Amino acid sequence: MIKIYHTKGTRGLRVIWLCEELKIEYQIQEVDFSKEFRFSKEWLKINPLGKLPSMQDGEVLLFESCAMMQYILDKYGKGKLQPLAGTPNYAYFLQWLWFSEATFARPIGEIVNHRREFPDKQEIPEVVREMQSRIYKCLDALNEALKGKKFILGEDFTAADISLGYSLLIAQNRIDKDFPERVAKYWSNISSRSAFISARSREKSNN
Ligand SMILES: N[C@@H](CCC(=O)N[C@@H](CS)C(=O)NCC(=O)O)C(=O)O
Repeated sequence: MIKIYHTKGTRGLRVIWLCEELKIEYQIQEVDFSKEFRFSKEWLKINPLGKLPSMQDGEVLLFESCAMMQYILDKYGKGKLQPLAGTPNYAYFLQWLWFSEATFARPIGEIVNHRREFPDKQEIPEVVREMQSRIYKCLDALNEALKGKKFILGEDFTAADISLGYSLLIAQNRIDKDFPERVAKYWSNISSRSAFISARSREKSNN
């Protein structure tokens, strides 16, 4: 069975949400998020970067959340939640899947890390503002792309919506503006899916 090394609110939620959508069995292994544990010899064997998440499936051990998603889609997805490889829609699917982590989650992660490393109001406001401005650019691009669409690829919900959804979840408390109109509607739509609600409750109950 797939084992997802996770702690509440971290990127393993993408993988949990995907398993819930696909109705695949999985197990959550709760991990201590303290720096001491993350940089222990024990954890570095599972995640050489001292980060979360990691995922184990038989002999496969991965440490990038979107790679975990793609692996699960290809191995267990039976063609669900992704367009047919090689089609134009698949190219857009890859773009939004990669964008969600490589471009959109990056400035969000910088704010999270900055606030963790500089707690007690010692944060540098210019750093936070610069990262927020990068988040706003991503939100504008997403808002534009959502014109006339229910999901990022159109009428069909895909794993790219899951990955974007996670980035929206962690963006919302790190910016000083509301989401642009179409993004707000999109977020409210995808975050009311039963698989997302189950994923949130599974990660909270840690089982
Ligand atoms: N690109 C990686 C990012 C992993 C990542 O940054 N994880 C966060 C938690 S969601 C973490 O462990 N942060 C601690 C740190 O970077 O020090 C992924 O998508 O899995």
